[in-house]
Amino acid sequence: MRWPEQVHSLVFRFPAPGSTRIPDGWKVEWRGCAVLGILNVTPDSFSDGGRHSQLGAAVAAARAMRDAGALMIDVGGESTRPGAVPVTAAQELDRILPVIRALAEEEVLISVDTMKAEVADAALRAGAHLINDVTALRDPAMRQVCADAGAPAALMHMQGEPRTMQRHPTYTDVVAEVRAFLQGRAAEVLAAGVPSVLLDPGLGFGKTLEHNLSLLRATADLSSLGHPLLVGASRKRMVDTLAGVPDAAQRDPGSLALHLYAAQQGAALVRVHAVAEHTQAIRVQAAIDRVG
Ligand code: HH2
Repeated sequence: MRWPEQVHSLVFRFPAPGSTRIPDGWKVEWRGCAVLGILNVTPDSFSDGGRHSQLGAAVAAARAMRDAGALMIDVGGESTRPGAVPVTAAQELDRILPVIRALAEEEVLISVDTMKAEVADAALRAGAHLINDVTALRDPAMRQVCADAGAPAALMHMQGEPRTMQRHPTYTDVVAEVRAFLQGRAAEVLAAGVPSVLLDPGLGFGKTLEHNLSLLRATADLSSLGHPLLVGASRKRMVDTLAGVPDAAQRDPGSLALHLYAAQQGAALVRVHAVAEHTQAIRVQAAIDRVG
């Protein structure tokens, strides 16, 4: 079977939007590459305006992404960009909980991009369905929160920590090291009772351009680990390095090129800002593949 025809699934221990009942929980299934829409509720992404208009804008943006075909919306209250300043759990919750509550009644999966167990716990109680943790649930409290809630988790590879990770990324064999890390993390997290996982090579997280490209070229290999592969290149610096686009908001065409490659090589999900553009392009690409 061609990679883009592959059926992917996530298992939940509670009914999630679009899920069907299976013996040990509820399963969400999709064919080919789906889209995870990025919803950043950080002051720099939704600048100025009072809290209400900020919430209204965030919810409207999420609905637009769902209507444009996103399988999942990734709500984040803390930036993990290189050099980003950490925020407290209270600040993060203050930003994301109103958005999660407002979206909980909508027919869309909600993932929460957080590194903190306290934030994950409150987000899942407020109606989120999945935790996206760039530290791959290395905190045992994070594993416990996901296991207790019966929520899947996205496990991402990162070398170092966000503040300093881009200083001197070094690997002997980046693909082998990331592959082994993801395999090990998946085994530990599933053994702790988390029902299912997404794996993510973590483009830009402690990686040079060469590392990112090697990992992208290894999409088929990383997709064969037995868990859906998530790839996130959206508006990242690698697009600037490759195509000379200093303004992050202008990087969607380059991001789309990277994500289409990943989709064709077996990625199950791409994490993107421009949802409508990606769903359109992936549908067209899948149709060409089906004809061939
Ligand atoms: N990239 C960012 C954040 N979270 N999560 C996963 N699983 N994979 C990624 O590649 C990933 C991620 C990027 O950092 P951030 O500062 O949050 O920017 P944005 O959310 O606008 O991409």
